Amino acid sequence: MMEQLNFFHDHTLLILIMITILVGQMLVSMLFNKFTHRFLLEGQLIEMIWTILPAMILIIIALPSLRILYIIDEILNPNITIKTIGHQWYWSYEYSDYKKIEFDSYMIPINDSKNFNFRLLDVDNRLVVPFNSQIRILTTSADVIHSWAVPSLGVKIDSTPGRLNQTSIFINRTGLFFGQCSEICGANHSFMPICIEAINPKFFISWINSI
Ligand SMILES: [Cu+2]
Repeated sequence: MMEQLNFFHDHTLLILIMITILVGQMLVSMLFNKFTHRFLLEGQLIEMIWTILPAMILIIIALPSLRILYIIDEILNPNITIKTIGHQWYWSYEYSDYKKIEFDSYMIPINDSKNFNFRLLDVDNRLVVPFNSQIRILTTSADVIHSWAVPSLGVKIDSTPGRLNQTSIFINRTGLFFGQCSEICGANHSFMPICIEAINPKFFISWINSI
C-alpha cells in the first residue's frame, strides 16, 4: 500500500511542478509585458481551454486517488488477526487466533536503552508478525483516542474507546518497522511507540508455541 501511495505522491508532484512552472512563466512574462496578447484578454477559445484543462487535471488526480482509497479499505482474507489496544501510555496486543496471547508493549526508557536499541522507538515486547502474510489489525482504546500508525506500512488508524477499527497490513520482507501514536493523547503521548518485528512464518509459529 505504501508503494502505491508513494507512486501516487510522485504522480501528483509531477503535475504540481508542471502547473507551477507554467503559471510562474506566465506571471514573469506578464511582468515584462511579453504575454499580454489581445486574444488572451477577451478570447472565447482560450477561456474554454483554461476551464476544461484544470477540470481534466483534477480528474487525472482524483481517479488514482480514489482507486488507492478503496484498495486500502479492502480487507482480504487474513492469515492472522491482531488486536491492538491503546492505553495511556502504552500499547497492548492480543493474538486470539491461537491460544490467547496478550501482552503490554512499553517503550524502553532512555536510561535503560542499550547501544543496539532505537532511542524512543524500541519497546520491551515487540509486535511479532509473520512476513508475506495478510494480517488483519483490529484496534481500540481503553481510555482516550489514540492512533496506531506505522508510516512505512502506510497505516494510520484511530484507536477509539468503544469502537473497533479495522485495517490490514502485508509485509513483504523481514525486519523492524517503527511507528508512534499519532493522536495527541496526553502527557506521554510521544513515549508510546509501536515496534513491529516481521519474521519468517516458520519462526513465527515457534514463537507462538514458546509463549
Ligand atoms: Cu496515544
